[in-house]
Formats: sequence, structure tokens, C-alpha cells
Amino acid sequence: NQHKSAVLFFTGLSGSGKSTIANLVSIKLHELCVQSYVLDGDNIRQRLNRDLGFQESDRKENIRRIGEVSKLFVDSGQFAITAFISPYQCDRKLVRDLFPSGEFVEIYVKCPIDECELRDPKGLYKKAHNGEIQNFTGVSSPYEEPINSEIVIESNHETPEACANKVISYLAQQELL
Ligand code: GGZ
Repeated sequence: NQHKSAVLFFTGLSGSGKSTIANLVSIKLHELCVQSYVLDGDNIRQRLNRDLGFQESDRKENIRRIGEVSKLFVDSGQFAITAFISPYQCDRKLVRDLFPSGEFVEIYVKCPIDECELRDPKGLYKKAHNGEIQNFTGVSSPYEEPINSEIVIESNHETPEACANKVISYLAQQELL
């Protein structure tokens, strides 16, 4: 199966649905016999990046390392699918610039913060408002809205399934599949 490889760089608030959609995309790629690997908090922040917290400099270093790891995956011929908040425009650009044009696909999972707070799957927004967690994105730490994403997904208007299909369609259209 002849296909190119790329990084699918998801960005969005906590609770926006990045991981859910990223994992669905990975399943759909597998069905198309295309190898991918999802990088997320579980396999990166708890291991390679366990020395990093959530202050600005740590988030920057988090994203920088994720960019480098993604590059290794793409070099190996696989799709790297990353699901991190990545709140700063300059860090997203830094990762983008590691790749030839067309091999970096930024996917903004756009969801109003009210909706993310309503979902609050881990109760983190509640803790952020109580002051139990500091520097929480959208509450006490900024999220710079992406301005040049290849794909914008409004996760509060579409099912995760439809969102994932949108990504697959884009890849096919760009002849990445
Ligand atoms: C934001 C935090 C924080 C703070 C813990 N701010 O919903 P989650 O739990 O599973 O996703 C969030 C995750 C964010 O880590 P990232 O590596 O994606 O962030 S960044 O790209 O900004 O480096 C949340 C949890 O970690 N979490 N504390 N203060 N999210």
C-alpha cells in the first residue's frame, strides 16, 4: 500500500475531544492498512516527559519533544497522531517547521470552553476553578486560537465518528492516502 506519511497534529482545549477523535482516526487508518501511532498524555507525559509540568516553559518543551518524536515516526513511514493541547502558536509553528510542507496537518478541535467545562470528564475544570490546579488551560493559562489549521473540527456540532471521517477525507484529498 503506497502512501505518504505525515503528522496529524491535533490541538484544542482539555475536554474538546482530541484524544477520542485521534484514536478513531488511528483505527480508520488501520482499516486502510496504514500504520499510525497516537502520542498522548498517557504515553508521553507519564514517561518521556514526566519531568515536565504545566508552566509555560514546560509546555513549550513538551511540544518540542513531541515534535521530534513525531518526526521519528514520520521518518519511519508511519503517521504520527498527536493529541496535546499545544496552546501556543509559536510552538505549533516550531513543530510545523520540522516537516516539509504537506507533511504537517494541524487539526484544531474547536469546542467552546463552556461545553468542555460541562463535559469535564476528569473533574479538572472544577479543580481549576477551586484553585486546586494552577495554570489550567482556558481558566488560568492561555489557549492561543489556531489561525492556520489545515482542518478545523467543531466537535460540539458533529459526532466523533463524523469528525474522524473529515480527517480521513482530507488525507485522501491531499493524496496522503
Ligand atoms: C491543562 C492539564 C493541566 C493544566 C493537568 N492545564 O483533559 P486531560 O487532562 O486528559 O488533558 C489535559 C492534559 C494536558 O496536557 P498536554 O500535554 O496536552 O498540555 S500542553 O500541550 O499544554 O503541554 C489535562 C491534564 O493534562 N492537565 N494539569 N494545568 N491540562
